[in-house]
Amino acid sequence: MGKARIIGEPLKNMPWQDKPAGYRGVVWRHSGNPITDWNPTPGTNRIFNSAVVPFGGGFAGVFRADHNNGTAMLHAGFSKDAVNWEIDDGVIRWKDENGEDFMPGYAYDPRVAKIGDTYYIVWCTEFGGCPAIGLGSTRDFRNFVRHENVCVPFNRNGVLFPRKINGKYMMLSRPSDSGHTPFGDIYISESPDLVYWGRHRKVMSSGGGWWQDLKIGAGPVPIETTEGWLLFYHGVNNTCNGYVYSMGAAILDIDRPSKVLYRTRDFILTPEKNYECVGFVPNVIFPCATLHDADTGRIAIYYGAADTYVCIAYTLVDELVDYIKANSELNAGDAEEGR
Ligand code: BMA
Repeated sequence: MGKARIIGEPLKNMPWQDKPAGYRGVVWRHSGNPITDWNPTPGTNRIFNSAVVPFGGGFAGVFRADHNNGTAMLHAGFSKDAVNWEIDDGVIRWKDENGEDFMPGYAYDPRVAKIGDTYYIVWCTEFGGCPAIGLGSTRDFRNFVRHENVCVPFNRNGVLFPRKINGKYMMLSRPSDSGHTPFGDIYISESPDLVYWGRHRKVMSSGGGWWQDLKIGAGPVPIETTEGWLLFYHGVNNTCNGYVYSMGAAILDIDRPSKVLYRTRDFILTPEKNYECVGFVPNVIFPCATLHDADTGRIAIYYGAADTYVCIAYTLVDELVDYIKANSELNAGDAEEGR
């Protein structure tokens, strides 16, 4: 087995299942998937594409919930074991930095990064009727502060790194259009203060195998490892029956995360199970968060399935990094930090 290690905290109480005997993949599914069902709360029809973190001896999360009126909003949730969740029926009520109420018209696909003692939430937010990247923070998952939007429309899949790099906050994003975006590459921007963003670079391009031919987008907050930043991402294939979302993984340079060192030629998880292939939007695997234990290298990946359910998959950092290195294929321009 390889030598890659997670740089971070231990997390003994995270969910875990060993790889099933005879299973050939490098990422395997939780046997209790999906962990949420249709109509999970009275006012919501589906909860998926959500972010969870260790919190107060248990776990907390920011959940994407599509309401009974069809609109996506963000809800807080809590769990003792990160498998069974109590998710609020009411939406997160933001206050802006002046203490005034703030509520975007829609909000979806949250990621949560802990930096110091603050949890930063990055999501796709409604901005003048268009999708852009929203930023907020909380310390207790009860009081939420909305900060200035990170960018002008159109952009989605904003993902903040869990620490400053060379003194700067770093964020991945995926410029988009106003609709279902038939293109998309991953870019990175840096900021001294989470307000002003610049020094934009292109990180990774779509293309290569058909599974990631149409567009790609960053998934969970990158995991710091001894081999670089481990990034799970989604790749999209345009079929005659619509978009298919699969999961891949990449390793970015630890000091210059605009530089891709390795990325998987093949998907590491693709819709196969009924709960991934049948739902509100069929054939979607959309990773948004991980829990991980630096002592054992265990990683639990939280992904949305079919825009309907929250699911978990597992991997081990040393096995996965070995796999990524042995099965890597960069796209033209990937390693060149495109300006
Ligand atoms: C993307 C986002 C995701 C969604 C996916 C599949 O554009 O809207 O929230 O999971 O489409 O519908």
